[in-house]
Amino acid sequence: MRKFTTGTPEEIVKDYLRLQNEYKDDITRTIYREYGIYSETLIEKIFGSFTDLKGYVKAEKKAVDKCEIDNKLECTLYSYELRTEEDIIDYANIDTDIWEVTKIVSNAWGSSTNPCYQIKVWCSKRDFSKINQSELINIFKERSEEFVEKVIPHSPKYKQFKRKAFKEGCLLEISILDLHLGQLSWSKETRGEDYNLQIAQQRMLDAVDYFIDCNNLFKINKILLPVGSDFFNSNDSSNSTYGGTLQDEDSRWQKTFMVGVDTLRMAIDKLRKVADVDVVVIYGNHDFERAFHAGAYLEAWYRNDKHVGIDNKPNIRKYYKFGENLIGLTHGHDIKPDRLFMQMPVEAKDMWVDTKYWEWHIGHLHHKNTKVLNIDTEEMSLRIKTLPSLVEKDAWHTIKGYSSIKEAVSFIWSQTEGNIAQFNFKPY
Ligand SMILES: [Mn+2]
Repeated sequence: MRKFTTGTPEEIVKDYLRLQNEYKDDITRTIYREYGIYSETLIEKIFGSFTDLKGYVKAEKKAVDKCEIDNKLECTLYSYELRTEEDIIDYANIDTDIWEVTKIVSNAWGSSTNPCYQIKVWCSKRDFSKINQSELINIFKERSEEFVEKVIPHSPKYKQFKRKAFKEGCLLEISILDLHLGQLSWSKETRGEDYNLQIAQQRMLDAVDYFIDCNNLFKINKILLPVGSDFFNSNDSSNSTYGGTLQDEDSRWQKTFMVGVDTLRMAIDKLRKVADVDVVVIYGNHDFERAFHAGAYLEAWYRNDKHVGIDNKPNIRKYYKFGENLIGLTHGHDIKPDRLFMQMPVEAKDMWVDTKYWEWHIGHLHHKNTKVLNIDTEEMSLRIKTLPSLVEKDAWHTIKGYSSIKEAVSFIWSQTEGNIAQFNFKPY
């Protein structure tokens, strides 16, 4: 067969690949002499040798030869542009936590304008039994930094404001407690109003809008938003409270959780435009664990936002100081109110001595309970306020004959004069 004596490198490589495709095998010099269409003289003129042509073909495809035997790994990379140790580790996907490169050989062939590279590395498996403590700590540090770098960009970016604090600006505390989002009430059964996932969400967001409007009269420096405190009706997939009491639940647990955290996010997004928001997570008897999970979600969501702070610390009672005010927050299901009085000066004694207005704000009872406490029980200048709820009564409350006025409240705190105003929101 007459061979072509002229041709470009691309045409010769194409012919070589045609044969490789046809024979599904390594094309030897003998096979090429028999079936190839270009002369050997031309190949040697362009590529240097037949072996170099083979390397050129591999480089065209960025071929990797990888061979692992026992604790050794040999890897060769052919390409037009990849030529360093980092290149081969990256392209051949060598896990350097497992393999340690012990030897490298690289070479080039072809013309100076059209070079090809071959790089080969020999690796040994790392022996972790010989690793010392400081090396282990370094690996751990590197890994955690990599992890944090990967995670941080996933928190949303919020527009940051330039805010100047008002002189003598106030705190707005928004107490939408015991929302019981996820509870289902059937009006035909309860003789009350219907209540479900969507209604709960709407009531919370309407209340937030209402309180924002009310507070145009005041200069607000900060917003306190307690979250949890039976914000969710049930704790988990059993559709029951943390203590195991079965609930009338609207929809599946995954859905109620996601609608819940979306509602909180929407509320916080409205409030952060008014002033910086401090969210304090309170664990209720219905949502004891779920409130914590929601808090962790919000912490991640607002990681990059300096205007929203989340306190998801695992304490059952939390304290918030603003000017000369100290507000105690807890759900109230697990402690008798008379024991609550002394907790504040004991648990928060540093803040106690710096303040002169002290209040506990608790939920759980959904109404102003006069048997246990009055709405404004006061003892030694310390007040306990049991706050109302927006939730409708469910079947159990109907059977037991319980009922309450649907309400959410907000408080305005002056830095030096205590609670100076309160607003009540009613859903209808
Ligand atoms: Mn409760």
